[in-house]
Amino acid sequence: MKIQKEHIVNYNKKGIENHNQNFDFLANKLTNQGNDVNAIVSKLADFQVAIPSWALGAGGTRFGRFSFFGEPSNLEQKIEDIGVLHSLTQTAGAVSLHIPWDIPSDYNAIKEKANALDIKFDAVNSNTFQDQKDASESYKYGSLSNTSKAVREQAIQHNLDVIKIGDKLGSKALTVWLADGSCFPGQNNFQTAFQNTQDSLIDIYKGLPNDWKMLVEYKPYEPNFYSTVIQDWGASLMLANGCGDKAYTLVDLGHHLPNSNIEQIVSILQLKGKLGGFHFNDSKYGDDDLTVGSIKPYALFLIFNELVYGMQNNPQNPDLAWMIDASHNVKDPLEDLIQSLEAIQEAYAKALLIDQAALKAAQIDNDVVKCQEILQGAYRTDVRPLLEKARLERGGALSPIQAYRALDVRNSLIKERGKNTVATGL
Ligand code: RM4
Ligand code: MN
Ligand code: MN
Repeated sequence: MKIQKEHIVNYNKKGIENHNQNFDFLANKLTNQGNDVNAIVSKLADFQVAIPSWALGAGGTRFGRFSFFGEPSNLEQKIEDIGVLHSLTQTAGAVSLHIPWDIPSDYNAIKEKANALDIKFDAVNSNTFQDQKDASESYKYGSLSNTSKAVREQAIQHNLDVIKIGDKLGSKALTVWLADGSCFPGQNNFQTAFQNTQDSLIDIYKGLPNDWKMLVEYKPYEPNFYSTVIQDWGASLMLANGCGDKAYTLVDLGHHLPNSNIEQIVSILQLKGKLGGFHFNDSKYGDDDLTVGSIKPYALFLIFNELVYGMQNNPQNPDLAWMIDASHNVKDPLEDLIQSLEAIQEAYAKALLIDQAALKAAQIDNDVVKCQEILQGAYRTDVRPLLEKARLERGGALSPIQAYRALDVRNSLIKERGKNTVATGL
């Protein structure tokens, strides 16, 4: 299914007057406060977030999986779904592939399809957390950290294969997330597991093309419940530093213990030029993979405040690979992704409103109250007309979620693909 531009233009007609009024009112207010509204709108329009190829079907829980029907059953259809998202939101201009779930069968055809929909290939993700069909070795007790050399070699080779696949598609980064760890005290020697992981990562790093990055993702627990080899940003940073300049830490919002100060983590990583990628989601307890901004929108805003500061003040840190990393158990995955994209843009827009000079002055004066007023003043602004404007300028929908429903996308997908299709993924 492809959404025609005229359909969006038609749909937008109904709301345009209301939008113009709201935008003019807000733009006027923000300009009087000293903001460059056009610059903010164009930053929002430029901000693109990759959609992971595994987020387009229903996510599984430990207990069951409930389909949404019309799920994409191959990579072509997944790219088409991202095309739908992108045409409505104008924010989803990239895909992040998980190998081996999404190995292209025809590279040129896939590239052409993505190109026609204005979708780029972002970081490729390796998978050594599941055993693959016909593999000679098992990852039951770890992959890059395994005590068996044969298992480590198989996992290293898989990552090198993933780089080759990504290279053919124009990707420029490999994301490594390991499930490696232990479930019981005494099961693993921490030092051996860490050293094996470092050595394995170095072998993968050697196979990285010059203009590529390696992104090392961390997670404190799950699927292992006593220890995870790359458990936090410190472990990730040590491993990245042990590999070299092209290796970076990747922060996934859900991969922290409750109440971790994630904004401080991203801030210091940027200062050190070592923040490479970012996975968006939200959570109440752990790696809950909920819709971005659905539980802790203020925390997301504070994180964006640091990201904006870093993007403006830390030229030593490269451009980040942005990706949504969520899984959908009770929502239509496409509707959920639209809500996530909107929440990301909203937090970004609010962070762009922060008067950085005034904040710095208040910090130097130790005017704690003013610091809070500045942050919360930005946070309390309803920035949605700015998001609408950014989308409109690129040909997107005033309200992507309403347009998705008005255009009856899910039913068209069901008609096209049938009810019982199942997407590869979790
Ligand atoms: C992990 C992690 C990785 C993702 C897998 C599917 O928890 O977040 O980024 O590739 O899930
Ligand atoms: Mn992740
Ligand atoms: Mn995760």
